[in-house]
Parts: sequence; structure tokens; C-alpha cells
Amino acid sequence: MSAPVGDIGLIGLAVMGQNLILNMNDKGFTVVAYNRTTSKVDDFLANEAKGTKVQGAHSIQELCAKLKRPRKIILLVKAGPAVDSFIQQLEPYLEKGDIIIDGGNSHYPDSIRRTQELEAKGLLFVGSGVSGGEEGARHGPSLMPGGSTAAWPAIKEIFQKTSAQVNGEPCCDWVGETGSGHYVKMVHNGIEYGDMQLIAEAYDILKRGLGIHESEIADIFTTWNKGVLDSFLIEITANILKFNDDDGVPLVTKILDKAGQKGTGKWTAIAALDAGTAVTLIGEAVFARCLSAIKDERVRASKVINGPQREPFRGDKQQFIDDLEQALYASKIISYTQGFMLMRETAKELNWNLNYAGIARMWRGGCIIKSVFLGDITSAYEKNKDLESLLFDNFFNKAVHKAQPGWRRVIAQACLWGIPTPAFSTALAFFDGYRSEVVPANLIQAQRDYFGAHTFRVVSGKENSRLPKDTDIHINWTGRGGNVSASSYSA
Ligand code: NBP
Repeated sequence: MSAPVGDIGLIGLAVMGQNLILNMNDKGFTVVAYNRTTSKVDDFLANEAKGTKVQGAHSIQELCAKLKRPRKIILLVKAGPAVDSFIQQLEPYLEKGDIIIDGGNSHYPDSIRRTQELEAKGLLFVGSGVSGGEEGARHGPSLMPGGSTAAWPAIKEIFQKTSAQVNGEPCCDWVGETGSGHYVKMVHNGIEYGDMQLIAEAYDILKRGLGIHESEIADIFTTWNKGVLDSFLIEITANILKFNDDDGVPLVTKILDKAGQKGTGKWTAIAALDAGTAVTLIGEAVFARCLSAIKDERVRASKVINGPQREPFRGDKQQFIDDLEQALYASKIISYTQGFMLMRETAKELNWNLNYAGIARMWRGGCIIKSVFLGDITSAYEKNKDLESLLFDNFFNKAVHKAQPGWRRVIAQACLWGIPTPAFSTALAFFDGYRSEVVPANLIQAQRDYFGAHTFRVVSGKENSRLPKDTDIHINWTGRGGNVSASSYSA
């Protein structure tokens, strides 16, 4: 048999796999392609991959035989059992130190499990977030690899050359241990939900509040795209709003207002609840999609529930539009602050050593949330890798202070109009809660102790003989209860 020629193998010749192969081929790597339905290998070689260095394989054995050692094989197949099935099929043909990479949208607990199972067998596993859809896969995605750390030196060159580049830097770096690559991709998708919801709320305020036509709203977004909000999602929103149907009517106004979801936003919200972290904006973005989905019920409700009479706006319109830009910017800062808080909490719990500046750098290009703003987040974590919160960074601290008055005016006005702003509002509520030295949780603790003997602690300096220091205390509030307290644990 001839010497192996393949730098890397790829299984899964659907939209992502084919485009990633062509991208890696352009960067000078020899890729060996395989697919469950093997006729797709022949179709690919005869069409899209014609004239390239791409090699085909018609069995897993042939694929593995064609790869240089350590073998590197990327799976780009439907997440779930298909990934486990391919891992099982590959194992008999792999040797110690060979690397299986899952580039699909897998749930991170599966990647934790797969890393542990394969490492126990002497193989290496990488779960890599791949973002940017078809376009990203073809011309440079954001790649977020994590898993068996020993695999990184072997895949680094291929990954960093294949990924998007921003200012000569690759949008790919090693994320961390076990399932951290897929975890970070999940948080990326959650943040994407939040960014999209914020933009949709700004559109709603401009349209229903100020009564501005889509073509003019497109101009506003185009202007915003030259400032602090410069990002892919703002850019495509301007393009969408300018896009008219054949009759000259903006196409967006003809699209049914029911948002779909494939689950990664929900996973992020669930992960936030599991970690006990207040990632409220992504949660609201997921719930806003749920509310949008009950269209028929909303139509019925709109007939019987009245909101306030919507008065025409009498203030300075340009000032209000500038306020809205600041509201969007400040809310976005909060959303990313929450996303990084979540990663920090999970990293603590799972003993991951996450590279936060690297994560922000990976998201600067090649993915849906790419933006100039991520360069500022990169700088914040480069200055201080242990930054507790983005709001403690000087740049973001100043930015939210500057945005604050306009942000409050926008939410107050939207409230008076009866236009829902779940993401803007939750961002401001988080901000006000986060900056509060005292919150009313003292009353909640008293209620819990009153009805369930759940105990409370006393504020430092307010102790006395009845209320001792650093002790879980139960008070008989009514004189009828006993003195036994409930056992204490945190859910
Ligand atoms: P799909 O998610 O549509 O998956 C198609 C591939 O999965 C084909 O190769 C298919 O083989 C294989 N497959 C399926 Br479906 N069921 C299988 C099974 N039970 N056993 C073995 N193979 C099976 O492709 P995609 O849209 O290119 O996405 C690939 C991965 O990348 C997914 O995890 C996706 O979530 C993720 N992703 C997608 C995007 C995007 O924009 N599309 C972006 C980022 C990440 P067959 O040809 O024999 O049916």
C-alpha cells in the first residue's frame, strides 16, 4: 500500500463538511473525505472538489489508511448518536495518540464524556465549536477547539490557517479542557440569540414607536454600523430592511412573526440556571422567541387586551435615535458580561482553565456575532486575565456610564408606548441589581424562614445575643411555630 498522504480526514459531506474541506484544501492541506452515504464522496470529487488535492475514501478503513500519523479526523455530522456511531466505527482502525475531532453542534456534556472515554483508550478527542455557517466554513470560520490538550499541537496549524483571520490573527485558539470548546460555542450561540433580540427590539421601537419606514430604519442601522455597534448582525439587518419584494414592499414586513429555535439558546439558559448565574438577557431572548411562537393566541389576546394609547413622539427624534443606539450598546455590554460570568462559573466548577481573551479573539471574525466590540473585550481580558466582570474594566465601565441616561429614557418611553423590550429591560434591571450594595433579599430570607424555617444570617454589625454572628438562625415569627429549622442546602 502507498504511504499515507492525508493531513486530515473529514467525515460528513453536507454543507459544512464540503465547504470546510475546500477551505482546508485552499490552505494547502490534503484532506481525505468520507460520508455515510458513499455515493456523496464520488459526487463531491466529481463536482465541487474537482481539480483539488482532496482524496476520497469509501470505507472507514480506507479513510484511516490514507491519513498521516497521528491521524486527525473531523466529524461534521448531525449531533447526537451519529457522532458516537462514527467514533465506534473509527476506534478499531486508530492507534494511540490519534485524534477524533467533533466539529458539529454537540452538547458539551457529550463532549466531556467522549473526551474521557477516548482518553481512557489512549486516543485523543477534541470538541470544536465551528461558527459562521456555510460562508464561514468555506472562507474562514471561527473555530473553538477544546478537549484533550495533548491534541492541540498536532491540529494547531491546520485549525489556525483554516479559521478566519482578523488583523493577521486567527479566530481560533485552544479553549480548554474536555467539553469547553462546545461549551464556548453554546455560549456564543446564546449571545447570538441576545444580540438578535436586542436588534429586533430596536427595530420595533423605531417602527411602532417613532413610525419610521423600513428603508429609513435601514439607514439608521447603516449609520450605527460605523460606530460602537459595528458588527455583522447590524450590517445584515440594514441589508434585510432594504430588501423589497417585487411589489416594492419591504420583504421583512411579509415574514410571519414566529421565531424558530434549534436549542442552543435554550441550552445556554439551562446551563445558566444550573450554574446559578444571572444570565438574564439570553433567557429573555429565548422566552421572547417562545412568546412569538404562540401567534394565534397573541392574535386573540390583541383583540381583548388593551395597552396604553400610543401618543406620537413629541421629543427630539434624533436625540431619541442616539439614545436607542446607546441603549443597544449598553444592553449588549450587559449580555456579554453575563456570558463571560457564566463561562467563569462553569470553568470554576469543572476545573477548566479558560482563555477568556482568546475566546473573545475567536469571536472577532468568522462567526455570526463578529464585531469590533469583541476587540475591546479581547483587550479587557488581555489587560487582566482574571477580570471579575467586564463592568470592572475601565473601558466598559465608562461606556455604560455614558450610555446610562439614554438607555433609561428609551426603556421608559417604550414602557409608556406599551412596546415590549424584554432584553433592553432585563439588561437594565441586571445593571441596577449588580451595582446595588443592598438588594431586598433580606425580606425573601425572612419570608423563607417564616413559612419554612429555612433560616437566615444577620448583617455584620447587627448581631446581638438573639441574633448571633455567622450562624444560621431560625426565629419563631408567630409564636406558634417550633424551634426546629429545615436542613440547609442550595439548589
Ligand atoms: P447536517 O447536520 O445536515 O448533517 C448531515 C451529515 O450527517 C451527512 O453527512 C449525513 O450523512 C450525516 N448523518 C446523519 Br444526518 N445522520 C447520520 C447517522 N445516523 N449516522 C451517520 N451519519 C449521519 O449537516 P451540516 O448542516 O453540514 O452540519 C454538520 C454539523 O455542523 C451539525 O452538527 C451541525 O449542527 C453543525 N453546524 C452546522 C452549521 C450550519 O450552518 N449548517 C453551522 C455550524 C455548525 P448522509 O449523507 O449519509 O445522510
